[in-house]
Amino acid sequence: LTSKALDDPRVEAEAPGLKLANPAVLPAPQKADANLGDYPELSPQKPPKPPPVRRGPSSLQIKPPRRLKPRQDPIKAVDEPVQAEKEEKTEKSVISWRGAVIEPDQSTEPPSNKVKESEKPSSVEAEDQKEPVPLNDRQMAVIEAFHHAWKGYKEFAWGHDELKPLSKSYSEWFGLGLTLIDALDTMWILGLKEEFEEARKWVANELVFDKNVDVNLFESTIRILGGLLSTYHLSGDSLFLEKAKDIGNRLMPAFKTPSKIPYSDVNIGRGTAHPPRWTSDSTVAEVTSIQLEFRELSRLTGDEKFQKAVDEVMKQVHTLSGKNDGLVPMFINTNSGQFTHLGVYTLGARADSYYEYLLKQWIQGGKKENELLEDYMRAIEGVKKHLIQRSQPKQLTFVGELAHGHFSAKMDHLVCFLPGTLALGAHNGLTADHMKLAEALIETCYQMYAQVETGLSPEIVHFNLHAQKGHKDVEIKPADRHNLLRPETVESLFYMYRFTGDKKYQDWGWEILQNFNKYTRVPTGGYTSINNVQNPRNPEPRDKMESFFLGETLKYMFLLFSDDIDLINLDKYVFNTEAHPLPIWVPA
Ligand code: DMJ
Repeated sequence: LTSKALDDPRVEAEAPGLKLANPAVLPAPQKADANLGDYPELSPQKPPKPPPVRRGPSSLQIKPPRRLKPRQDPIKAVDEPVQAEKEEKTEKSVISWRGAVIEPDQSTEPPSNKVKESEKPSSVEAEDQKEPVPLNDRQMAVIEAFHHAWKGYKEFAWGHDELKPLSKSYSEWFGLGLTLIDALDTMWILGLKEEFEEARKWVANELVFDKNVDVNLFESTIRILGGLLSTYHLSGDSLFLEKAKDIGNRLMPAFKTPSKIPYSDVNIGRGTAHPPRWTSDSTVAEVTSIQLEFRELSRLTGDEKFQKAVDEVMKQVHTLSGKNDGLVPMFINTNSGQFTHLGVYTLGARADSYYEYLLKQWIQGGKKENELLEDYMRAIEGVKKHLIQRSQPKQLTFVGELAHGHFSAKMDHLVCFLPGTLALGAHNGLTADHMKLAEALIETCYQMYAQVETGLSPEIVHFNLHAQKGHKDVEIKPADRHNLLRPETVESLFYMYRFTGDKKYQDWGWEILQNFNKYTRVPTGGYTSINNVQNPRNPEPRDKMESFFLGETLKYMFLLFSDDIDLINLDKYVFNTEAHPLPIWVPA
């Protein structure tokens, strides 16, 4: 959706005058590739392995942790997990929506009421027999980056929400060890056994949700609930499911509103919820991007209340007026249940993951919830009709915004989730046009990095619609030139590589990783957001490592550089919007 950076007054406080840190703490800018010397083990990538093959799953299997064994649980995590959704006998058929032909499903059968044996975490045992795929140099570089980030977090911010790598301290948002929880499944996927075990101990002994603290429903769902659920699935360790149930229950008061559209904030200790102080509105993306997690929690626990609450939101949003060819406004009122601030449409902050979760819920649920698919397909048509334009001089396809009929050539970096989502839809049988659009958009997202002095994208760009001598496609306003170590472009590169096997996507990701290392790496440990992507001599470090750098950015990098399509197989898993993989519900 949006980083809290957009709404959080602390951002201002932490970036007074954008003169934050002593630039000397960041490594001096070096020539491209020069920092390879920092990593003795790095060399250009080895000869390419055969491109990934598109294949459907035999059945849903939980990917075996590479180099990590699932914990042997003495206690059974939950009684027979139950899928909250009613069993339905649906025939495999070709669905067509406005010309979109959906191939008969090769990858997912209708879900049954029960989670099958093969879906339970213990099924990792079987796959553990498989030969581990050796890591390549680029993956090793990601592991090195993770170690460096973790070093800073461990030394200066252990158990706290976010590392402040320059001041060698931490910041709290919810006071729940956000970075540690967000990073759990990344450590599992990267095979970092020691770090994972240490973090697990913290979760077991220190993580307490019975705290008088206000948390944001969306952020804590995608980062904490999502992180715990995916770690449970990967590790098979019931500790994480117990914690997920605890936080899930504590978030439920948010849904007690006149309209059943949830409030933005919940006090997880007191069990009270409220909207932000200045309004009774919630953000549309926030209330429509918690579904994957709550639905999965219902399936695992057998308690329908989680899924019912979030399905109700989708049901209402589906029928609301105020949409523009499937595009939604950015706010919804918790009293009336109606959209507010009508007439403004964006794929960026406050709306982004609404679109992402339409598709992903459809995939999660076995591609049978047709309303979700309809809303998704209609929205992408709306994007094409109202928001897509081409820039000058390079004719880059971009997604702008619409405000009361006026087009703005503004695009948030957040929008760069879209190529990946479009590609995922196409992989799941939606129209090939979506893949074409994905290919064009990922090129644009890459250019948002490549056309900038540091090779890092700013938070927001404006595209030039008219050719002007000496002007690039991408213009950056002073207020928008920060980079928060966000994942969206790398995320989309990962999907594009998985589905096409085109090595250029890996190469683009590799460039980005090197630029993160050049301009955001803090020698004493950790990475930092920066205030000025246009000044390679002084990118103005912000002194903040967002939890999604470990939860998402480095995870997607690692997966992007992998040629193993079974390393989080996209026919078996769907990533939540914080990069936490959740299982696609199994065949009946
Ligand atoms: C993350 O919390 C999620 O990816 C969210 O969907 C958008 N904002 C950040 C990353 O940019």
